[in-house]
Amino acid sequence: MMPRSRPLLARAGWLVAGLAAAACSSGSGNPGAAQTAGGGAVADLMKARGLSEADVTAALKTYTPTGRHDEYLLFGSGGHSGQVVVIGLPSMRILKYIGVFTPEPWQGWGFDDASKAVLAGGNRHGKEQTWADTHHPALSETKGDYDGQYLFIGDKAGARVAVIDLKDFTTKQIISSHVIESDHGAAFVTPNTEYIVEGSQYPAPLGGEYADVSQFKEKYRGGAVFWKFDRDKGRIDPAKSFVIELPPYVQDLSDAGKLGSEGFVFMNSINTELAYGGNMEGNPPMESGMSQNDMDYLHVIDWKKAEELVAAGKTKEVKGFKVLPLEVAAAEGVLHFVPEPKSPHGVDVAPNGDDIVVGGKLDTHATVYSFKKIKALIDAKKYTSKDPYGVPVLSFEETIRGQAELGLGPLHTVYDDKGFAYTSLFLETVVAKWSLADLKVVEKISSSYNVGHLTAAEGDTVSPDGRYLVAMNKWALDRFNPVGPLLPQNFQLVDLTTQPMQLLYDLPIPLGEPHYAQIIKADKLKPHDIYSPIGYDPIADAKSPDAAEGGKERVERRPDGVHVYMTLIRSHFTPDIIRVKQGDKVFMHVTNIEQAHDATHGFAIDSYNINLSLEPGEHNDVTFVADRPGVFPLYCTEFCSALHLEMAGYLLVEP
Ligand code: CUK
Ligand code: CUA
Repeated sequence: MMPRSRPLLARAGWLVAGLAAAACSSGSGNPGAAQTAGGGAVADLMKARGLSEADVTAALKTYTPTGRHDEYLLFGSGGHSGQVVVIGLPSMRILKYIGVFTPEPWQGWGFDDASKAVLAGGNRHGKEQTWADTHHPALSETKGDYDGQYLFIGDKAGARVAVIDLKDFTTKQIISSHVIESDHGAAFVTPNTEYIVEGSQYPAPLGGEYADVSQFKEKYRGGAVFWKFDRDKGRIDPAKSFVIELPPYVQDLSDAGKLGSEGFVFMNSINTELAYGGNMEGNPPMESGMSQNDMDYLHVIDWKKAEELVAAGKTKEVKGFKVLPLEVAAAEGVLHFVPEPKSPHGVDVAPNGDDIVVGGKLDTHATVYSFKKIKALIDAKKYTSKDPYGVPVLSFEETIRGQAELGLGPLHTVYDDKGFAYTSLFLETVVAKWSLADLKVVEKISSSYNVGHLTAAEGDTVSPDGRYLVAMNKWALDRFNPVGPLLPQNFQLVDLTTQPMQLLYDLPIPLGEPHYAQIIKADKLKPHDIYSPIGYDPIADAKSPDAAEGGKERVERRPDGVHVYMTLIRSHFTPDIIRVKQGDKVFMHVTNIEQAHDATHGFAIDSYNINLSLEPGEHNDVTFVADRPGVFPLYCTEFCSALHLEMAGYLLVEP
């Protein structure tokens, strides 16, 4: 699929000379000697490892010496793992997995009382969810540009959204509306992070009610959840959030308008056919039933108008949530449809705020709509028809600026700083670079293989950086060592500064299908080195009232149970022996009183499934019932010092 250029030792001369010149200019001695010695060594290395000139250039563009930091950070969805992966660019070094919807043992995520409560916020109608299908991470924005403060991510399977604070790369909130059953267009933010948008995917009766699927048209609905973000508190405020009820088309991806289109959200859809399966009941199978019509509907949502109607009390209540009924949204101009060909995927607003690009998926084009044209028709109330639910439909011809003929299976589009768009072509398994000005393809680069999303450096903001693109490939096939039938996904780093574009690096992602990622300039992030003041509870975002203090450690027996106030510092727990009686409820209040960078301690108790990670200054509470008598070693799980193995103690549960 992607033939490696063969080693071209004869052509390696320029490179060797270049390396030698670099060595001279950095003042490393005799130029003649550098050229001979260094040049010979590089050519030998290339020969020995079978590297081409392109390989070595790629290495030089990505290799990041020890101690040097990356220029960009990529926040990628962790797919089925329910987590977020953080990767440095251009080195493609994995820096962190952030525990989000699922426990992450190393971070102690999901083991202490507070993070357990965050995870429980994602229970669905009371049912615990032990996985997530994370799709779209969204960095918080100010004026349409990443501000480096927060990250949001949606879970398709559980119709949930999570809030991650980038001060400590920690998940602070997981929330579900219980109005919709699954989501897909999530999370996307409005240009000042007023709202986090979560669009439903598979229609169902709202609020988890029952209705037979034969009542699909009448009883099944979609919804666009507008989660109000309280930036001061760093949390979603469900009381100020609302849902716009949508017809039971299968809503797909979303993007928020910006600049001239600010105030609108665009959401594409498939299934104007209203197919719902039943291939053993005389109906066509889902996939053919859903792809009969030539056109589906791009949903154009005026969220500022919706906000006014919600404030004016035009809502109904579903599961305690404010829902703007479909009739109201259709009648009051909140919702308009624009035809889009044909079972599309991906809607991406260009940096100029006016071009809205929809990937054709089953059509070889990307369609470019002009928001100005859409708005003019909306203002003039010029409709071609209404859909069966009374939603006004605008003219396809009068809203498009044109169509770019890209190739097979166009999905997602990102942008650079020079007026180019980059669209993934899933079936053709390439990335197409094309010009927004004339909608013509400039070049294509192969992906290995089956590219889904793309992400480019700040490539979905009002001011993309160009520079790098990462193709997020579904299949890896032969790219890495075989590891059994389940293969990793493949992130491919592409240099956008050269023509042709150059593939620089393949990074296997072995924790789930990532779908989407965003890339932010690293210097926009200012995370804490340590938690301060000592006793900081990361979920409450304040010093815990139960923080333990050096010299004031204690074990208190109270009516509700045994409270243990414990400190951790290299290399001991205080107290290091805890005596309780069988059946006691034990409240551990554990504080790492270190303030030294990277001085993390763990706290584990054998057999009680207790596993905390306490970063410098961090406080955790963990509550359990000592129902099994015995002797339980407790110990630190981080090699924190030369006396780490000695950082241990006992929980004695007396029968
Ligand atoms: S979707 Cu996965 S490739 Cu969820 Cu954004 Cu298109
Ligand atoms: Cu503390 Cu090891």
